[in-house]
Amino acid sequence: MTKMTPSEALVETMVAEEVKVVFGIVGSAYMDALDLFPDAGIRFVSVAHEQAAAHAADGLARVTGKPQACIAQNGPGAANFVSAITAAYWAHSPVVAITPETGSKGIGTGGFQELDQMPWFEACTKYQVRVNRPDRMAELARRCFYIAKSECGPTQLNIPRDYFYGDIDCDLYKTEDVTRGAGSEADLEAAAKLLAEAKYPVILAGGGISFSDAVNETKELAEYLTAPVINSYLHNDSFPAEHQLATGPIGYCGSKAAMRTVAKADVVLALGSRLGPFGTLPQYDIEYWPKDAKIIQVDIDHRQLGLSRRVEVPIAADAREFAVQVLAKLKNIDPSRKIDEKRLEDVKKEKAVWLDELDEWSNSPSKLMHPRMFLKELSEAVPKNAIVATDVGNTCSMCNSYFGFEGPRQFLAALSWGNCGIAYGVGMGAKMGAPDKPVLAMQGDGSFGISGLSEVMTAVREEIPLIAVVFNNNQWGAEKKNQIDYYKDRFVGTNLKNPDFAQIAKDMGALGFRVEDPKDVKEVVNTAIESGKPAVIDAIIDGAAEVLAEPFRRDALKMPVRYLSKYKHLNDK
Ligand SMILES: Cc1ncc(C[n+]2csc(CCOP(=O)(O)OP(=O)(O)O)c2C)c(N)n1
Ligand SMILES: [Mg+2]
Repeated sequence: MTKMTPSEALVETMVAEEVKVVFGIVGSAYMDALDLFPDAGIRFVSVAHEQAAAHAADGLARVTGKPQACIAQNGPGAANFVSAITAAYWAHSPVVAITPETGSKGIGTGGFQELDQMPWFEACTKYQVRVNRPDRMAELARRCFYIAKSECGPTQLNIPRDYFYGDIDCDLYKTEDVTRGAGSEADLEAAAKLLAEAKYPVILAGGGISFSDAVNETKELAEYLTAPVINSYLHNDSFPAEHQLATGPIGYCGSKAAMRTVAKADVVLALGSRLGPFGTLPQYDIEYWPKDAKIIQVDIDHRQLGLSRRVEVPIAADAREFAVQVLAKLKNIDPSRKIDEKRLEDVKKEKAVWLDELDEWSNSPSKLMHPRMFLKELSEAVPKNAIVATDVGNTCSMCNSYFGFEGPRQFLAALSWGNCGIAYGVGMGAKMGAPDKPVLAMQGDGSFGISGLSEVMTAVREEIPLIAVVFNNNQWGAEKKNQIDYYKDRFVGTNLKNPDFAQIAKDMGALGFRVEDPKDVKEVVNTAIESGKPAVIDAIIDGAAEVLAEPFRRDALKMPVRYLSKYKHLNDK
């Protein structure tokens, strides 16, 4: 045991966890710990709004695979974390939200910046704890890091502000890494049997493949089985897009090749996937989910098994270890299994048909730059090793069918929280975790206004050469599409008048580019990457009804019905 202060215990616990960067906005509540950061070798990145701090910690965690932290002043600062921590929750991202709170003597008395801040994070964390004695600081901080990484999600370390001070004795050490194993012998046998007997096995490659670095093992398994691979919704980096068995992602604005392929499956191996319900909804009027197929679901979290779909073989396991072991079993069953040339041909054909269709869409003429034409150029301009963070919106969603990746941890999407304004913050964290790779944050003009534009200041101040691509159609396009399809073009709150984003970026000290012609896209992207500076590419694209993708929530919208005389004229005829 060593004598130290609780501030020292907290900071040294982060050092032990190899935390190199903490994102936040300064606050008196934790100033005693903050003062130690420089000597601890921890860089404090000061953001414009705490939402971006939590998104950046999420981005850094997703790229490094290690738990990361953000910190905020009690009350309003901590409250600004909530949406972003929820995004990390659904991204299975290990983020420790450090939330100092009012002093222990004042809890519950309605003092300054005081409200019980534990309930705010109750639903969006895997674990939360209030430090109840200063001498438990290191122990409880360690617990937060341990659970964040072992349960793949955010945790909250809540600290009464007076507990940063005092003399304590404690031990400091790094948390253990737990291994999960491949699943039980019986599980592996059952999975191998189903896969060996399958007529048309398909692998659904989930986010768990990235988290457990299982891409190579999944490739070997797919090749042995000649099993086509579909990426789960918004996990476009879970299997190499160029692989001959890769068919692209399912879900909203995904790949028709993937959808048509999985529709043929009699056995689906959902590897490292919770099978989120939104990700398997019908798209492009294709009811693709194979209702009669037998499903083997492998997820590290036993609670996800069979949650949204009935599964034949539920397996709580690490995706990589499972893939290795099930392949060994399969090879035992049939050591000389041959490549199924017919299935390979089938995949090739489906891909060709889909890519032709996508190309046709991308070449549609329109007065302004067509979003799909822009995305085609952009996807060709982005280097193969780049990391791409995407937001929520109509154009952003179309990215799903244009961006394929070589390896894991390259595509950082908004995933199930679906909050507009996520990409820039996540992109900042990603760039800090992968300084040698180009990192692009892609978002619509509306979303850029939520948490993007103001964070360009952060990128400039902190010298984070993130490249923002703004899909600027002067509207909240995804929501406008609902008003077009369901509300007879009655546009309430969906049109936007934007400033000149490129000029504002320049005024902030970043590079700013305005792109209106698809021919200029590649050069601008290259210039931005080569500059090594924060940059904003303001892409002026068409937002007309005919260029917008399908409504996001076709599944949940209804035609309006009005009974009151005041509103009757709004009824659909
Ligand atoms: C924080 C948040 N607020 C509101 C929404 C609802 N919403 C979903 S998509 C969307 C429009 C996004 O507009 P923009 O970023 O300009 O992209 P576009 O759809 O025009 O391509 C909105 C407002 C949301 N998902 N998240
Ligand atoms: Mg827009």
